[in-house]
Amino acid sequence: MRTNTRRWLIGGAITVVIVTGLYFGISGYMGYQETAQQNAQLTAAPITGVTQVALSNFAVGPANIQVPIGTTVTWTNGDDAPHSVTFNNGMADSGLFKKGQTYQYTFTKAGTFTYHCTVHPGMVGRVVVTP
Ligand SMILES: [Cu+2]
Repeated sequence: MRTNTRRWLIGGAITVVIVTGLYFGISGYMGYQETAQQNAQLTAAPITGVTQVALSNFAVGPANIQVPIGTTVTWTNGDDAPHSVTFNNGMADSGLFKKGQTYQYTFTKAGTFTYHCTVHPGMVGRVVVTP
């Protein structure tokens, strides 16, 4: 009886370790993929025809977009952690916003505007605004 209980406890503990490991392994791998995609986009030509940007798995996607002047871009947080859209030149800062919440900004000047998340400096994006 006692041996069975001990075996059950050890089995339970092993299961918890395996499930936890799988959870963090899979979510970590997904985050890695998203970050790799984000960084690849930043070195490639900007994507046109997009005004919706996801902040998901601790990465920005698409991370590099090009829009005409006067365009409103919407960022949506898809993570359990809060994120911000903070422009490196100080022209705008969303402050922290939560999962499911959005931030919008209308670009009124031409130029290249980079931004990051204040909590996660690895989350980086760029908006190229054409006249
Ligand atoms: Cu963040």
